[in-house]
Amino acid sequence: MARLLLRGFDIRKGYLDGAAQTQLIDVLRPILKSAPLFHPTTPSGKQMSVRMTSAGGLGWVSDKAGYRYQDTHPKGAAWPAIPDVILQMWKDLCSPDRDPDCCLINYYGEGARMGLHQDKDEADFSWPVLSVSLGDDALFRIGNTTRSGKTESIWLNSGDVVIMGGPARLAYHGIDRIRFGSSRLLPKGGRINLTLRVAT
Ligand code: MD3
Ligand code: FE
Repeated sequence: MARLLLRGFDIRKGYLDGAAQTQLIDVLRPILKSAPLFHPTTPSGKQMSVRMTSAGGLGWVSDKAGYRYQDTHPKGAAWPAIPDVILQMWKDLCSPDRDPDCCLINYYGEGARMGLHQDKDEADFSWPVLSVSLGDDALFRIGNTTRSGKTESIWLNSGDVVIMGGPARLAYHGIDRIRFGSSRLLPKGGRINLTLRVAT
């Protein structure tokens, strides 16, 4: 397993083998059934191209009222629990001391992208964020703690894991594009990214 340190981003290429990736898709299936993916809208009213849902005590939502964590899906039900295999990855890679509040599940279909942004809706930036890539390849862009300056890009492949801690935690980042159909992990194609976060 290759480990890359890029601007404080700790990138583990191929952390999950094929069987582990399939196992994650299997544990996500019932979660997506009880908490269906939805298209968030930004506070300005634009629909995001990425579809999202969450597991855990809190999920991330966005609508005309703003960006926030809340304890229910937009349709009203409590979020499903974060599966143990996913919590175990957090314990191994981030911290055995506290579980994450939120496992945000992003789904990228053909043409979906995520613009350069900071993650600032969490209460304590001293906790890292753990990202797991599943399915199609994605071009991940890493910037600085301000919107300006040079950026660097790296392809994330299925099974790659990224840990954002320390100064990297507040770096601008985004997904420019995916290579739709590059992986056969998801029967209908696309990419799933899981991010584990301590929100409160
Ligand atoms: C750097 N997701 O959900 S994961 C997001 O692939 C998000 O879906 C992207 O950006 C995706 O907010 C990128 C990598 C990532 C996630 C969270 C971060 C990088 C981060 C938080 C702080 C700094
Ligand atoms: Fe982000």
